[in-house]
Amino acid sequence: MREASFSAGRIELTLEQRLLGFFRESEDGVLSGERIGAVLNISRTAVWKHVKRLRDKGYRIDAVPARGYRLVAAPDALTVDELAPGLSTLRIGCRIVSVPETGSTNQLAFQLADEGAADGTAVIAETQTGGRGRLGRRWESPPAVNLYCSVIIRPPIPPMHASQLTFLSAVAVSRAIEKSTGLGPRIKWPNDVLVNDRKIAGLLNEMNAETDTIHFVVLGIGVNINMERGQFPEGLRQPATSLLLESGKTVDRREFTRVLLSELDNLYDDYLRNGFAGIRDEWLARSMLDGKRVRVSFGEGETTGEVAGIDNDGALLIKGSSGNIERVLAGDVTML
Ligand code: BT5
Repeated sequence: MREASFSAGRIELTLEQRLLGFFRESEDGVLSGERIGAVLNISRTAVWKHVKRLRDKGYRIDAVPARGYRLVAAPDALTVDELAPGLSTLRIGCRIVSVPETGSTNQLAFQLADEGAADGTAVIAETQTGGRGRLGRRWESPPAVNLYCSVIIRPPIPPMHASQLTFLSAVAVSRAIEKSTGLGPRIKWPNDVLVNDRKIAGLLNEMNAETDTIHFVVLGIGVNINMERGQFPEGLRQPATSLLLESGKTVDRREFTRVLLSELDNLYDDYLRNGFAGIRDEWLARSMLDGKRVRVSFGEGETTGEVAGIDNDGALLIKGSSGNIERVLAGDVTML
């Protein structure tokens, strides 16, 4: 057993999280109390206490006579104990706050960020009672099937560039879907990820900033993972789907979440070092709108034309009939 393999990047693991990590790395899932005690540097009685605490949290750990303990089943839950072991990131997920239920993870993350939560803190809930979309819309958040996650970052960039971070999230979600399922997601400006023309993920970034300083940005990410057909309400703005419905397979939410946090971490690090260009290119390669005729509605107005990419601020460029280019910073797109 290598001690180092249990410290995930800068994440400080608790004894119980390290113990779960040992179980996962052990060959047949059985560990002797003596061995655990030696590696964690605790007494056999303390080992027994931690095993008991894990059992109380829903882990099934059997006693194997004369051999020790075997981890038989772990709860299928997005808890910090399940996510932290095996996560190896620089910033994103350095702290994970997991709760069974909250109004909105964006709201909870905003509150924690106001209280000083570190760059990279991820807030995850099993269900949201008031999940938010843009413009006061609702995000359906049934329990124990999907991912509802908000990541706090404190990027040293001017507020006018904050919209670039929505593109960073969209690329990270797309990469995570590709890696976990092999499906081919497409991105619809500004904040939707679709599979087979149905919405599978939505992004909602919110920030706290002054004129020229960002205090923090909350990257809100909702991904429909194992949501069943009957769990979608009627009358959604556009057809919706889940990874389960598109791939035909139940997806391990813990593994998906770890992949997503890692991709966010890779992209964020690249963004801080090299700027927006790489993300913009990757985003454009997955954009389903380039060259398409669309109508974009925003606030009081709307505009129609052909999509000619996005600019450096993430504004959608619309080419009108006379060849003029209009920049749209926010809005809802309908394909014509
Ligand atoms: C979004 O808004 O797509 C942003 C969704 C962000 C959700 C995450 S979950 C974690 C974090 N905490 C929060 O409270 N929010 C973020 P918008 O483009 O306005 O789309 C909202 C519209 O999508 C709704 O009006 C519905 O028509 C539809 N919709 C609602 N729930 C959906 C779901 N689970 N899957 C697909 N479509 C949905």
